[in-house]
Amino acid sequence: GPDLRSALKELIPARKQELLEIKKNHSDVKVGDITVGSVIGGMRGNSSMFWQSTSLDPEEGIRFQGKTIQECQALLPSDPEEHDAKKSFLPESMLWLLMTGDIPSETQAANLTRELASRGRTIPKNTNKLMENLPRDMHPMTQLAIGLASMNQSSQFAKRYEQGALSKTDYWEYTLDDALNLIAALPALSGKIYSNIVNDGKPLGEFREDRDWSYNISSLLGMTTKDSCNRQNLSEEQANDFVNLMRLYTGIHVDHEGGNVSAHTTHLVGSALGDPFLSYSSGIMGLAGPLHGLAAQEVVRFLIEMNSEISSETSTDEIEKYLWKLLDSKRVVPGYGHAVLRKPDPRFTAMLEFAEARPQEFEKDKNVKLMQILSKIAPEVLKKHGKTKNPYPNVDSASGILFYHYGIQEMLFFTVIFGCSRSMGPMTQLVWDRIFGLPIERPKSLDMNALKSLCHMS
Ligand code: FAM
Repeated sequence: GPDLRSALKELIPARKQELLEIKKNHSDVKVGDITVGSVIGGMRGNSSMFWQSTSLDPEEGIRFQGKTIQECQALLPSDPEEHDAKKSFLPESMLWLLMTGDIPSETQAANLTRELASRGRTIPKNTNKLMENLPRDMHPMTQLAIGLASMNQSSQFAKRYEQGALSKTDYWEYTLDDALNLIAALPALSGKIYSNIVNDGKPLGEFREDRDWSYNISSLLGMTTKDSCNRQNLSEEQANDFVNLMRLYTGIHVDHEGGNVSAHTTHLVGSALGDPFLSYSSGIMGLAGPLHGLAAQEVVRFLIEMNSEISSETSTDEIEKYLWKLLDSKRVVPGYGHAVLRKPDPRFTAMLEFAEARPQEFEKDKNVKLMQILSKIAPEVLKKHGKTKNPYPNVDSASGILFYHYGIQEMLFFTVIFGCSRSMGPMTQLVWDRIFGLPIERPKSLDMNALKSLCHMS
């Protein structure tokens, strides 16, 4: 079958025609009413963004091109060398689905995997030098944002644009080139950051051009047995599982529709025709906020702390008491609740299933056990408490503690892994932004006088 670029080329005329028709004939159709509450309430409930490849259903959770996580797990190609029944699909397959709306064939997925590995083998010299020289104790997300922003020097889009040599209909091709280079560079960048933090900048593993993106992330974190320092002394099976965890995690965190901070920021900055590197570097800075990408580490701290205060992770009574104490002191239960979802987060369920499929591995880990037990107890307590609109676990309930289990224990680093994954949705959107020729984003703002006058206040 065709490669990604050719597949997109085939899709573009019909899709552009669709949007053009909507624009021409239906621009006056009303989407909804904007309230003052929404203007001062973070634009919540205000449907005002166009986003191609994912949408969030309050009951079902995230859908990738209309498909649930379970459907993706059943349909998307996994690593052909992975014969384990508990395998996870490749994030590369997911990228294809996001970009085209189609399930890739095994060959298409394998070719995209090769292409990313070949693009990611080296990162630009200046970026390397810069990363070498960053203070070892600099926040990992700052390091990531700096690394990505510095790659703007190699942006094909920026270069052609500056030369005035680019026609509007070609924007997307150079954007796609940059986007693929960006995604491909993330294993090397995140590996470099992790080695800065834990190994004084010395490499922890090797990049393999014949392996997949998640394998290379894992290897450069030092987490495979063959191509890395394996500082955690993982067995062959554990290392294999870790790569599968990485595939699973990075496969399902790619996107969460358009309005979340990292996706929206990327789109906004990109709308000023910023290149993919500058756009996603900004998205990464958004992801670094404690209300967005940092939640996983809070859950890990919470589980460890609770375990140190209860006599056993199976003591239901003590767990309930601990939760009530927390709630009575007006604190929240980390990892529970969601702004949009009203059911258990299917991403949580997928991570939980990963642990449940490996009972021997996790049976002695009291933090993982507490996470599992808590997911049955906390919803009941939160329902009784009666405040949260969603008493169920969200994705962050499980993700951090699983990484922690295998030895990635530098909690600020979790968000870098999140940032590797989250590149795929916003980069897909940026390519389509250019295909559609979407304009610069420029919402109207209102000042206090305008609000007061709308509310008939003097
Ligand atoms: N524990 C205790 N109370 C909670 C709660 C929780 N886990 N989740 C919500 N509430 C309370 C909330 O504080 C609010 O109380 P007040 O009326 O006194 O202000 C009330 O329930 C209604 O809130 P809501 O409408 O259900 O939730 P929001 O849309 O305002 O907020 C969250 C959503 C995720 C910020 C919120 O549920 C929360 O703080 N959860 C704990 C932290 C967490 O897990 N964050 C990670 C979210 C993750 F999915 C992500 O986006 N990365």
